[in-house]
Amino acid sequence: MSERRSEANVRMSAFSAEAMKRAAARAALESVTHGMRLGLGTGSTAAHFVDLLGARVKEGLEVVCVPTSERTRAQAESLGIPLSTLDETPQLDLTVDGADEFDAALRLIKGGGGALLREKIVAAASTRMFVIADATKEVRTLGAFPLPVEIDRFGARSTMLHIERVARGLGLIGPLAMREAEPGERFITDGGHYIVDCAFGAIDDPDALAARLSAIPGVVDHGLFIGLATAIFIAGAEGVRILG
Ligand code: ABF
Repeated sequence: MSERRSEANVRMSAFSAEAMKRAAARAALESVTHGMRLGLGTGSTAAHFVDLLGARVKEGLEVVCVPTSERTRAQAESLGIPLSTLDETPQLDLTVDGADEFDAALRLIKGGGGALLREKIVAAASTRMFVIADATKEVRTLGAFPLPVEIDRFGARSTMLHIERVARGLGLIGPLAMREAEPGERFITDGGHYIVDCAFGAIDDPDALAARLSAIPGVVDHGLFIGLATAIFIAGAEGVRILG
């Protein structure tokens, strides 16, 4: 294949990926009705949803939204979407967010974008959580995507060792990497914590791992979202399919 041709293919597949994310976002938006209290997710797929929602708000749709990150807050503000906080609006009707991976039981890995803690708090405050994703995120077994674990800065090395020990106890062995914003500079979440990316490989028992990780002092939260998603809008070449 000539270089020009392969560049064109890369551009085309990037376009298709964005088109699929937007299609999933558009399908989820159909469930949004007047007066809803919404949670707004983070990431490139969620950004499509926020963009499309902004257009509906300009047309007169009235909603109030809680963003899951400073990034999403800035995007929503720029589109004139009315914003609130969980302190003012502690119960939400629907959260729409992306994911890094999901399985047939609607279990998710999230946190690749670094916003997992607020994403989980907002999802847990919502009656329903819709996940929007392209079909490449669907897996039989979670874990090809390294699991993000958000940890307190205090005692970070000890907490990492503790995570390793707990994972080994479940037969999960793989390198843990402190996430960096750029080489030599640790990534800091909106909540002021670190993120450790755990490349465990296939996670056969996500429920057990989730419970064990949550019990480790210093672990603020982890990217396993279990029992939170109520539907997943999966965009593929043939259109959007809904799981759940
Ligand atoms: C958020 O954005 C995260 O939980 C997840 O890590 C990521 C998915 O990003 P994208 O939509 O860009 O693939 O939903």
